[in-house]
Amino acid sequence: MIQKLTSEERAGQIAQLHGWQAAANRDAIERNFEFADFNEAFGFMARVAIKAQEMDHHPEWFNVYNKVNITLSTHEADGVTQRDIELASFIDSITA
Ligand code: H2B
Repeated sequence: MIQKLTSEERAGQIAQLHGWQAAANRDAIERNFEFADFNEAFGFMARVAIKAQEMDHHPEWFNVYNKVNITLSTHEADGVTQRDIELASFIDSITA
């Protein structure tokens, strides 16, 4: 089974990402996004969804119109793993 990152490893990885932070109440990372409108937000979500399906690693997310909040955690490890960092890094790469 994939191992959770230690808090030191997690902090080091978050520092290399853009705008991600540790969730307050659980072992997860999160980032908020704001787009011009729903069309842009949903286009972004579609690109993330395709990557998530390829990786078999899926985001928890919440969308209202042009805003998307994403939380990443690995359910089978009950915490943040390298898979979350990989997906976060992909998400950063399509929002740069
Ligand atoms: N996504 C996330 N975020 N964590 C998981 O542990 C996970 C997943 N497990 N997507 C996958 C699917 C698992 O349920 C399937 C069976 O591979």
